[in-house]
Amino acid sequence: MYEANSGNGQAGDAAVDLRSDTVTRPTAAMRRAMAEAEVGDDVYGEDPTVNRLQARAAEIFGREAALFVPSGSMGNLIAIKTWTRPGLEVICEQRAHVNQYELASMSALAGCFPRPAFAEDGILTWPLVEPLIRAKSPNYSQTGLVTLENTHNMAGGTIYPTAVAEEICDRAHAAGLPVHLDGARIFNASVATGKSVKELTRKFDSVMFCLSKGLGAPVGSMVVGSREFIEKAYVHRKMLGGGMRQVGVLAAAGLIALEETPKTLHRDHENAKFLAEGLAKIPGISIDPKKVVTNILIFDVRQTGRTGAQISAELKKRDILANATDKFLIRMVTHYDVDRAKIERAIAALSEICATERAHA
Ligand code: TLP
Repeated sequence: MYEANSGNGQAGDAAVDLRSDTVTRPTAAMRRAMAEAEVGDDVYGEDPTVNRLQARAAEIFGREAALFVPSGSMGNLIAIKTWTRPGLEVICEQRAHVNQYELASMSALAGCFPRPAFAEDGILTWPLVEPLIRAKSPNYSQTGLVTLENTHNMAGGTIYPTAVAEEICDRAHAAGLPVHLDGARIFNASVATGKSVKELTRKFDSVMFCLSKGLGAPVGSMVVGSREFIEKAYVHRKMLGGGMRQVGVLAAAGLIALEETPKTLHRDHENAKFLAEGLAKIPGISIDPKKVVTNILIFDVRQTGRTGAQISAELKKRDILANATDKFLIRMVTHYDVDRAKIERAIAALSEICATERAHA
């Protein structure tokens, strides 16, 4: 059956699904590898395919160890729990996934308090981070961790200049603080900058990255770090109910995602740029295509006279799926199940919707 899935992409699918790169479905090669995967009980550390994936992820990131986790959210939470204790604060960007989209799990399940700063384009700098670090005092909760997000999802897939991220790491370390990277899409940053993920992340104490977004695996993320950190992270994964058993069936797809998909991510970036350039020409839509450097674009529809939700509903009638992320903002995410022809359909649909709006004005 899975042969019907012609490589990357699902031939024949009518919808243009730009809601997220999480919607990517496993390729034929992934499905074959899943069917044939050697498995064992991973809670005993006996799943050979998981062990291979973990060893390979650690190698690619130049780290001692890695841990396969069910989701990016759990990976971030495990890192936060491992680095902190209840009552500590976690410095992050205002729109960071750990702050806005993880259901306050850092508070509910790790007992920590987010201490966010807003940064233009989502890129924190040391001058923004430093004032958030609590002075040693019995009257304040203390800072436990700094987290950065690269690429920054809700700022439109923006990338940290390596020097800026490294300065934060160096100075946070000097202040005695560990730094975690939510690198859900770090491979997109790597492809866009031409720097390896190892180079981009070398100063971070831990990194979470997702196999299940643009890389295309059906499930799973990885946390990488020192052996000592990963041993503690393993215990927290179990505590959170993330100990999985014959999970080599998923790791097999993850291995293909890790080895093969980074080579094709540049196409998603080219499509995102093309899409942004097309949208920028539509009266009523505001977006700066120069700022679209990876696979995520967020545009403003205020001047159309409609809200993001209304435009999204109109798009849906035309089989184009995209979510509003704010009253007047819509996010579109490119990935391997959306080719150039589908991008052209999305541009044409938005042009038509906005033209209809103007005709009614
Ligand atoms: N992001 C999802 C939504 O939750 C918003 C998406 O569609 O983009 N870090 C970052 C930067 C993410 O964008 C996401 C998912 C996660 C962590 C969490 O990953 P999962 O969905 O595997 O828990």
